[in-house]
Amino acid sequence: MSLVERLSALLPGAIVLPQGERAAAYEHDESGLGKFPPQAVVLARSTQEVQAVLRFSREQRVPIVPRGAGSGKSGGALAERGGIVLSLEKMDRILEVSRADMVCVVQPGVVLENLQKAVEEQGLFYPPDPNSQAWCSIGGNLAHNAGGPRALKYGVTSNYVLALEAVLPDGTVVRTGHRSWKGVAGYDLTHLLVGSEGTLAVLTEATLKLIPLPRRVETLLALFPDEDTAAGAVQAIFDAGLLPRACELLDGPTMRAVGPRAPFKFPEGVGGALLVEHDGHGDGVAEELARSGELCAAQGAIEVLAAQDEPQRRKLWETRRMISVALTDIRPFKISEDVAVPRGQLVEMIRAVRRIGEKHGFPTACYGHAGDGNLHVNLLFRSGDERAQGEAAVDEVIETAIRLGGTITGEHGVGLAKRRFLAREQSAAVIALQRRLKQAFDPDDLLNPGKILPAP
Ligand code: 2HG
Ligand code: ZN
Repeated sequence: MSLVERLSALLPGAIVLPQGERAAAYEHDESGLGKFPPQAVVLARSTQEVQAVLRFSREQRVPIVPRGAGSGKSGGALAERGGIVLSLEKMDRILEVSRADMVCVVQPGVVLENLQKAVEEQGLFYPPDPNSQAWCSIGGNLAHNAGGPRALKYGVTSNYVLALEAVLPDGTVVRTGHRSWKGVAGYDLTHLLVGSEGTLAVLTEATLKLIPLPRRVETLLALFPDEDTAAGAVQAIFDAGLLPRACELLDGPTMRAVGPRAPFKFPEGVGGALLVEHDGHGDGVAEELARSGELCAAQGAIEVLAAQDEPQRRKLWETRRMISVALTDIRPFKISEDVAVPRGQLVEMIRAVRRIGEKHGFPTACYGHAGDGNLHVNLLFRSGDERAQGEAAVDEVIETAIRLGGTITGEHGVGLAKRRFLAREQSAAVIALQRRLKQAFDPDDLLNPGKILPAP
């Protein structure tokens, strides 16, 4: 019997796709790393089906690659070694939203935006907001410990995970954590599994913490002559004791790329921008926004525009959210890094990127979550060949981030894309310890093999 026939017999009624046209969507993700066709794709409908697939993988020695919506940017869901892609997209139920406990219980296939809407209807808030929120799923968010603009004030996915149900590579189902907001019993396996990129276990349920939905949200866009002054204003806002919920930077090239297609039209002569958002529950929010605006002006902003209503606010955020795609309009091939540096090193990081681009002769664009030092550094190329040459420049960007006390990945994860850089950031002892952890969970190296850790 073929692999697909055996899987179909194992999981009566489940969708099992053979390699080919119907499985094409499962060959790639949003990393741009290319196509990696699996031998089969299984769309699991229950924890029991996940369990059966993992047991089968062990018996037959076939690799399993767990997959959410495929919105990942680091290749974590790519079937690099073939095998079975185990999609969790059909396990998409919000099992419970509890106002009394301020938690929700969800399956991994729930689309983030659907969860956000469901809890917000009840006056509750689930803050993590990766850019792909309209289509990414909670399972992928958990696997990569996703974050977005609001991570600045509210933290990333792991800050909201209280408990997990997970299936270990040998098929054992474990429940880690607790429904209470507090709990410190034993090793913190919940937060080891969050961010483990599907290499230690397959997550089948999560209990997430919810907080009260802020009643006021106020947003401004400050326009600067260049990106350095914009980055300087970030520092000024924090120096003044403010903590916006988002503080996003756009450099000149980013603004020129997104300008033509964006709903917000940038005036001429502007070479840097900050999108600043404050939230809370009372009049203090407007005061904080006004203060941030004054600080931007004092730092040299040409114009500070406060959104007057929800449609204006949406326009600004739509403009921000389309940057990633818009940058390919300048040059069709881009390498987009997501390094993070300590906030005080932001201006230095931006300057270094400009120097690296000039040295290698490639245009660059920097934008992103400046408030928490997490910048999307883009190197832009005309052709695939140029992209290959650009690797040396990428190396220098990574080196710079590490030298400044930062990290190779602030939010997208290691996956395949950053595997080769991990040993630059972490010592041999730390990598060896992670290898031993991987072995303890997955001694046969069949669950998402080859991700995160560099080849020994
Ligand atoms: C964003 O902040 C996302 O827009 C995507 O993290 C960034 O495509 C990218 O590199
Ligand atoms: Zn981002």
